[in-house]
Amino acid sequence: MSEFEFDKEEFKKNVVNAVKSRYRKTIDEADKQQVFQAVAYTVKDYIIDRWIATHKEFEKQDAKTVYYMSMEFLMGRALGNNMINLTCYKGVKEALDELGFDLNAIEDEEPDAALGNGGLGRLAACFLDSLSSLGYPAYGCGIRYRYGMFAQKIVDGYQKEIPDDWLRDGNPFEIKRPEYAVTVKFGGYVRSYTDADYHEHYVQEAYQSVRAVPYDLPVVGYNNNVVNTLRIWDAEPIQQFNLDEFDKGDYQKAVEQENLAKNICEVLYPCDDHYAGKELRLKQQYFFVSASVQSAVAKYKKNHDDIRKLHEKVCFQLNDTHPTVTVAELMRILMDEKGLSWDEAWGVTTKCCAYTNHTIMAEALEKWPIDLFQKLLPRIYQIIEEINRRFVNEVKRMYPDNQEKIAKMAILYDGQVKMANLAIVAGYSVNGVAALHTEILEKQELKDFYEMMPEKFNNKTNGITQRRFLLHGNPLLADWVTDKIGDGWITDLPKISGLVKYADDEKSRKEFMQIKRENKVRLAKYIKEHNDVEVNPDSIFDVQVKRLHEYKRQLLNILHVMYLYNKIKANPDMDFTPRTFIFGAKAAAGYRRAKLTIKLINSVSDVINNDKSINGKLKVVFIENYRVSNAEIIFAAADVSEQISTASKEASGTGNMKFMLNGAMTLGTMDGANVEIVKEVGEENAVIFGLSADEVIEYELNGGYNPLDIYNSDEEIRRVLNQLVDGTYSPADHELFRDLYNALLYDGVADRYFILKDFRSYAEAQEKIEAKYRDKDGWAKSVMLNTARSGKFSSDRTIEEYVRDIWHLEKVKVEL
Ligand code: 26W
Repeated sequence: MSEFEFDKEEFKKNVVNAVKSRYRKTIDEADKQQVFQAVAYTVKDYIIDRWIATHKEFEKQDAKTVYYMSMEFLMGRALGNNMINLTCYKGVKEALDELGFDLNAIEDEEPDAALGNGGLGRLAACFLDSLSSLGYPAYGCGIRYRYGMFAQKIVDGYQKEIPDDWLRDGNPFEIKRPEYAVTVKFGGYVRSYTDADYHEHYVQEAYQSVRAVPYDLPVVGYNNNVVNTLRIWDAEPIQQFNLDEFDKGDYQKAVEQENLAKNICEVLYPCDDHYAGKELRLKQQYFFVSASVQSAVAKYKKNHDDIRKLHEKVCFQLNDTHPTVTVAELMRILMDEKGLSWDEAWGVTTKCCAYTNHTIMAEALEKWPIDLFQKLLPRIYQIIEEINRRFVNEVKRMYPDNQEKIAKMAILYDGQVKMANLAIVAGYSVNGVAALHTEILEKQELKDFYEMMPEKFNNKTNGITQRRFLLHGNPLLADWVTDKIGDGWITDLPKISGLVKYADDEKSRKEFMQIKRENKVRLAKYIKEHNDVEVNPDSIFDVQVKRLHEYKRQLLNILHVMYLYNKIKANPDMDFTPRTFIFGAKAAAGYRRAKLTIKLINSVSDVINNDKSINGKLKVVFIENYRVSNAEIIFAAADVSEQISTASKEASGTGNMKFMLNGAMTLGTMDGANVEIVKEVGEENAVIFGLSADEVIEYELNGGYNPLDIYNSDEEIRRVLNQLVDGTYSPADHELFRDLYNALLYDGVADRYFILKDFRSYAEAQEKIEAKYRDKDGWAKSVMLNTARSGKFSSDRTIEEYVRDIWHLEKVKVEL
């Protein structure tokens, strides 16, 4: 592999020139944002040649391409990652030093590209990094939201959502490609006619349309000259509207079309795991799907005659059900535009589309009301009707007189379009994202489908990119690892197991823990700056960062903090290792209980942090605006990784892997990928607690359990619960947290997420953590082994499995 030869002097010259020509300033007059822009444009120049060369190579090899269809790409910042993957990070750092700038401060000028909510969006971003780094041809296809995930402000302990104006200063890495714009049609009706050759034709009439304009972002592979593309679509009004219609007084329609275009890409829906049935969201889905499929087909047609062989060169991976209209849109294009018969089109479509499921939470399932769907996408609906008709016939053949099967598996049922069912029926592959998750899909959630078409089902345990979450996010540890075992781990994470032997070496353990401490100091500084709270870097950093959701049980964590606080207050001299509990989480804007949990965490934090009598033994910090860029700092500094979802609810988790890689110990339930993490690292190097997935499912089938039994019999738990409603944490309004109290004790299904049921087991697990931490050598060994045994959890491994089992791509070599 040809190392990129970075010429520092030339780089400095280019940056100085870029500042001059962009801002009419000398470098010493430029502000940090201007230097950021200049550096980014200079780095982009290195990328461009590789980008062009990559696409030349793809064409030359006529390579099969995967289109990763996703409503979300949570990319975070690009500059640092691009420099890392070009292998010029350190060179640029030196160059900027010499120009009098600190690269970290310059990187901080870049807004995160937050075009995603959480796990699913970040997974898409890690996958793109791996696809490029492994040299596979790929497009990410998504939406260029004008406003991404909201920025979170904490005001008086409450979450406030601030619009994320991420494009305000322009995006130096994007390229607008108006020459590839396409039209997307909504509404109207379908006119059908039969031609002289008795062929049926379907034409959409009286529709509204928008112009979909692609913006391309480079996805730089690690040290291999490969640059793939993240293509995100913007909507523009169709300029030349039909004068005839205008004359007919159709001014109204013209204005409506303009508004449609303005609204579609305006904002990312900030809902994680909750389906709301909003028409605009369906518009977003069809908008980017139609544009992407059109452009994929057009690209194929440029170099191939026979559209019947599309599946040999093209594969669409559906990132959850959100882009599932892909299957109907492809059918439409193949039949209505390319003239294929139903059977031919179905043959191609069912060899092109594959579906990934990311959740079993019932409230996340997308089911569109038929009337809404039909009105917005009349032709697409017709096609889905026909897919459904044929599929239901098949079910009837296989299971005669079995209405229940149809109720569960039909695509159209109860006045709804069930997107998961459509994706499973039309896709050739259905995968879950961790072993346990896939097992639950097969045995419970999608049991009927699994019985009917077992060959489609497979598992692809998620992964993360070590290039962002170790090499960039934790430079001290990255350098140390490379020092010990060489840099092979950067492209082959299992090599990191070379560290195993150092876990028995005292000097190495010291070094490892010294790095952890420096990372804790770095985070402590961040916390001081942002929260104005002093935290002790020698305390245990116990971290839970992820979206706020009841099933993730941040409430269990904070109730336990309240419990610990009671203990310390009752016994101020007790032997206690100081702890810092760190939270970071955004709540969906309309999710009241989640927002109240944030308020509770902040209220508890206020009380505890200001209580001088406990001598700083306990601190609670809520980090505002948790996002990819500050996540990198947080993972690096964690001692304990809180992965405490109700077993069976977390499909995989990926934060758990980022913590492990950075040398933190998992404190978790046997849920999602935790199961596989424990298997890799060994039970003695993690702390597991709580109900198993089977036990949870069993309780659920029986309508839950009675938390009042626990409340009545366990005095300490009762005390903590009472403190929710006695003003301990809300002196001005004792009722403030009543809803949380009720959810745990009196809701229809009380304590739906088994918080009290798991509480004792969790408290014991926390005691184990403390005991382990006290044994300094033992702890150091354990957390080193966490890093050393994280090899499985690289997204490179995940992508290789997708390629092997689903996509069947070939690697491309790019020479400059
Ligand atoms: C329709 C609203 C909606 C929005 C987002 C429904 C569902 C979602 C996503 C499926 C939520 C999500 O991000 N799921 C997470 O996906 C990760 C990547 O596979 C997993 O690691 C997480 O466990 C899962 O919660």
